[in-house]
Amino acid sequence: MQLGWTMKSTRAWLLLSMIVAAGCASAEPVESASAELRGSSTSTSTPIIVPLSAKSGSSLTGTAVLTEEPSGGVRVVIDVAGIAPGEHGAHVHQNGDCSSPDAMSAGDHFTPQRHPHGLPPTEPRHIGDFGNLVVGEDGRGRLEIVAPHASLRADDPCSFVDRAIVIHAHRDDGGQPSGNAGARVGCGVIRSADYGAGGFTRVLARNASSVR
Ligand SMILES: [Cu+2]
Ligand SMILES: [Zn+2]
Repeated sequence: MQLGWTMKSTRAWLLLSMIVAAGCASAEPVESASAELRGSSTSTSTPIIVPLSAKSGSSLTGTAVLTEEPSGGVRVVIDVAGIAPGEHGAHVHQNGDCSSPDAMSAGDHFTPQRHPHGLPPTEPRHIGDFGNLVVGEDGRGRLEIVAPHASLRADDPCSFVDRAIVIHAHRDDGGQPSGNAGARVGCGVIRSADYGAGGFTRVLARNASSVR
């Protein structure tokens, strides 16, 4: 028992020191080298499709599509409809939990590096601070951005997998601690690509590559 605890805490310490030392990678050589070591370099480009659900009494509909960039980072494309014209803050929040009606279950902004909140392209900022989605008179809006320090790998402390995307009622003004963007009108959990429809695509890709 004593030994077990010691080993566990040693492992936790090692993990912690690795995080502190490495931060959230964005440098290409480190990214591709570690992906190669894990033999997972073929699976990183599978898009994750995140359905967004209406929250706080809104009529929002929409999706987010997340794809790992070949040179590191995650490309995020968010499409929404059914919300008020104007700017709407969009972020990754730390809990992959959109179960509460006001989406407060998603918790605070995801910040494995413990940076302050910010508007892109300001650095440093929270790893999933996407700035504002601009919605037109027709209630539709699109935001496309690359989060340079994030990944979609399940074993990476800077991964967006098992976190949540939240769309807000108001504009993110860049203020602390989270941009004063008001109520949470949309929320979607970022599931691994092995989950649901994305998982099916990934299995097909895997099968195709194992034939040769
Ligand atoms: Cu937010
Ligand atoms: Zn933030």
